[in-house]
Amino acid sequence: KVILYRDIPAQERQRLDNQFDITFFNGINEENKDAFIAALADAEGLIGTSTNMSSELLSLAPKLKAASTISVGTDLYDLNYLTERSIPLMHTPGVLNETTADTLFTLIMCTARRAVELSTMVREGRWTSNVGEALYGTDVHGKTLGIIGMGRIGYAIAKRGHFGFDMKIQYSNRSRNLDAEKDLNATYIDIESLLKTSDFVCVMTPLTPQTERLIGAKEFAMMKESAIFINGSRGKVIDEAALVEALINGTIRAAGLDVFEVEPLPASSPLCKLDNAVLFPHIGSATTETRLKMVTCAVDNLINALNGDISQNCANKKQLNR
Ligand code: 8YV
Repeated sequence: KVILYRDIPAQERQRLDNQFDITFFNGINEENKDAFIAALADAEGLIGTSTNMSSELLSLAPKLKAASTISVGTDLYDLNYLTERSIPLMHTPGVLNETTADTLFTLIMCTARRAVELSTMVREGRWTSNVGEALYGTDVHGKTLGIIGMGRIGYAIAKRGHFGFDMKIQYSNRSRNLDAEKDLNATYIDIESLLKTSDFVCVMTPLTPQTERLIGAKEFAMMKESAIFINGSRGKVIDEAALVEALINGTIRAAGLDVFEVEPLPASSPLCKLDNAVLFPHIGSATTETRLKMVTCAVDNLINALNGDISQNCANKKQLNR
């Protein structure tokens, strides 16, 4: 028995139906949570995303043998709890790198050139004269791009900056990324130096106990007043209230965000009132092509894991000693 808790394309749903006895939920909410909890009692597999799978919830699935998240991020699952129960968590690394990097570079361009603010001005009939200095954006080409988290997606973002925009790439990471240094002439520096010297600061780390609230008031204060901050990781990697203050007080120039502490971002958020904040609704990987690749990967992962093969795409393989 497998629970599918996110709607997926019919062709991939058929593949699951061919293999397993599927109980389907189109997202988990207050209306169906009791039914979901009841289904957990017999579930041997879980596949979906966008639902927080706490240890409390997972403990209600005594027969669980494998979980497959349709995402590269694994922070919605209590990975330590799954590992304690020797349950593999499968995820979808690799297939979304280029699309997510496209999204982050879209954020860089939109934020630097004030594209959303100025497009709104046109739509609202406020374009009454040539755009003057008060509405100028800032150049991207030739600037310094600092990437915090030079993993596969960080590398793809740096690739766009290096080859597409002649940007100087510097990065801070848990370990050296020699490919980025060789291919993109990237420089490995400490995070404080990166914050102080980058024109664009782009965060692409996973959300872990070490990265939670990594960027707060102190870090924003280290950045150039002309700096543009980009977050494509997880909302909780930054102190969102501190970012709002930094944007209002001119500590930094602007921010482009694809992720937020609370998602969906409430319209009451002060971020929604700031022209120097470009806000995307967590669309990093949200293209037809890439989401199909992610679902296909996640379905393959679950089938393999329930057949005992966790050789590919297992987030806790090392911890499971398999
Ligand atoms: C997911 C993401 O699509 O992969 C991730 O970790 O954040 C996005 O690509 C999103 O979580 C919804 O599935």
